[in-house]
Formats: sequence, C-alpha cells, structure tokens
Amino acid sequence: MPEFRSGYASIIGRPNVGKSTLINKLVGFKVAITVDRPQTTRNRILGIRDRADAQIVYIDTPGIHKTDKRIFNRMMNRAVSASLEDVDVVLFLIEARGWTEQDAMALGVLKKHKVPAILVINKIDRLKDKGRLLPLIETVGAKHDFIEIIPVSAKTGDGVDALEQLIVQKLPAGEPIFPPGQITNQSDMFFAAELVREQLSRRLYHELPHKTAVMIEAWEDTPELLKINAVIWVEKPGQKAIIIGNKGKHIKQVGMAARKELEATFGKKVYLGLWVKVRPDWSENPNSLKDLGYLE
Ligand SMILES: Nc1nc2c(ncn2[C@@H]2O[C@H](COP(=O)(O)OP(=O)(O)OP(=O)(O)O)[C@@H](O)[C@H]2O)c(=O)[nH]1
Ligand SMILES: [Mg+2]
Repeated sequence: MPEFRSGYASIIGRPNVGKSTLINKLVGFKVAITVDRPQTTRNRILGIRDRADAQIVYIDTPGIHKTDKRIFNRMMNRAVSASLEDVDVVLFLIEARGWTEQDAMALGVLKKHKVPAILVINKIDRLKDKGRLLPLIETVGAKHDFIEIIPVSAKTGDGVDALEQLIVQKLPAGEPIFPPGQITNQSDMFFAAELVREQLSRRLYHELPHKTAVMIEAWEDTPELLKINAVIWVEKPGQKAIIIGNKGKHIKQVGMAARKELEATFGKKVYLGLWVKVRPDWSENPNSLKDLGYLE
C-alpha cells in the first residue's frame, strides 16, 4: 500500500476564469457559487476531496484584481494572499482563449510566494481551434517556472481527473486533515446566503451593481421544513427598486429559484422570505463585512 497523502491546494487567478466551477468539479459537490461575471467569490472557501489514497483540501479564492483603497477590494485580495501561505500546491488558472493583462497581475501575486504552481488552462471546451493551445502553453509556460501545465474544462470535466492525479503527487504523506466525509468549512447558513446571492447575480446580471450582500436573519430548522428569512443589502434606494422589480417580479423570481436550490441542497422543503434593505456603504464597513462572514 502506498502511503496516504494529504494537503492543501489553492486555486487562484483573475476574476471569472472558472475557479469556483473547477473546485466544484474537483470536489464532486457544489461548495462555491458560480456566475458569469467577475468578482463573484468574496472569501476563501474550502472544498475537501476524499480519495482512498489521499485527502485534498482545495481552497477557492476571490479573483485577483487591481487593489485600491476600498476595504472590500482589499479584503478580497488579502484572502488570496492568505491562501498562498502554507499550501502544498497552487493551481494558477487562465482561460484557453489567451493571456490578458489581468492574468499578468495575478501572476505577479503568485510570484511573491515561493510555492509550487501548476498552470491550468481552463475552458478548452470553448476552443474551436485546438492548435492554438500549443503556442499559449509555450508563451505562458515561459513566464513562470510552473511544475506542470494542463489544459482542462471545468465545465465538462475534461482533464480534471488527470489534474487531480498531478495534485496528489505533490502532496506530502500524512493523515487526513479533516474528518473524512466533511465537504466544506462553510456553515449551512453562509452557504444558503451564497445560494441566494448566486440567483440574484445570475438573474439581474445587467441591472445589478456588484455591491449587494445577503444576510440570513432567521433560521429555523425542523425535520419537515427549513424556514429562512434573508435580507438583501444594497447601497442605494434605486438599487432596491431594481431588485424588487415591477410588482415584485424580480424578487419573486430570485426567491423561487433560490428556494429550489436550497431544497436540493438541504433535502427538505424550504420557506424563504426575502427582504431588501438599503444600507449605505456596507461594503466599506468592517463590522458589516464581519457580520456577513467575509472577514475572518
Ligand atoms: N465554457 C466553459 N465555461 C466555464 C468553464 N469554467 C467556468 N465557466 C464559466 O465561467 C463563468 C465564471 O465561472 P466561475 O467559476 O464563477 O469563475 P471564478 O473564477 O470563480 O470567478 P470569480 O469568483 O468572480 O473570481 C461561469 O459562467 C462558468 O459557468 C469551462 O470550462 N468552460
Ligand atoms: Mg469564484
């Protein structure tokens, strides 16, 4: 019998490259929400994968973006840096369609940490001409001393088993870090709030500002029914009107879709009450960020 291995693998890269989609595929369960817009993930999320020969603790992180003075943006980039400390391997994600300025900035963050990194080229399902992969591998491979380069599709799962195999080889021998069977470090309440935020972002993609948050205010769990009251925070009154929509149309759609997701996740009937509240500058208020579970 080969020795059991265990360790941490961080997933980093610019916003929207597919980090959260990849962690879900690698873990085999949905642990992170995914939306086709940048800056969806706001904090570090663990996804734990148990194999017969290894336990891999994946860390999903917010997309690396230009830092400014705003607490909210700094908080996200800090979550990335924290995810590069004491990990065994990093998955550095880019998209198959090419290298961008934002990728260069993300690589700059990786370079500040002495940690072995695998270059993962994602979204290869979208690539019509596979011949473009080789030149990309060559140019990006020259920018950093990656230990491996692997093309995948987080969406279809193409290449993901091979990636997992590579990761396991980079882990040290050791006992499981988490009790086998534990999938994530997030609380049910935090994940429920994330599921509401996911539906909100997906449905109001064009209209919605980035600065919305979801706060669970009441949580009552019985064997038959999970009762949740949640408040959507926005920063301006106009944003509240958009989320509610004409005769409550938008918020009803979001509520219905989120309830379905919640019922599938928790395996029981769910009542979901949603309210919208204006809370100016919540994203610049450390106490709010703590209440929302974004600041550790
Ligand atoms: N076609 C295709 N789409 C993908 C793939 N991986 C991710 N996507 C899509 O890309 C979009 C962004 O995916 P996310 O997983 O949320 O990206 P992220 O890197 O976590 O984004 P942030 O959290 O904002 O940094 C979503 O619409 C995904 O469905 C892939 O392999 N192929
Ligand atoms: Mg994400």
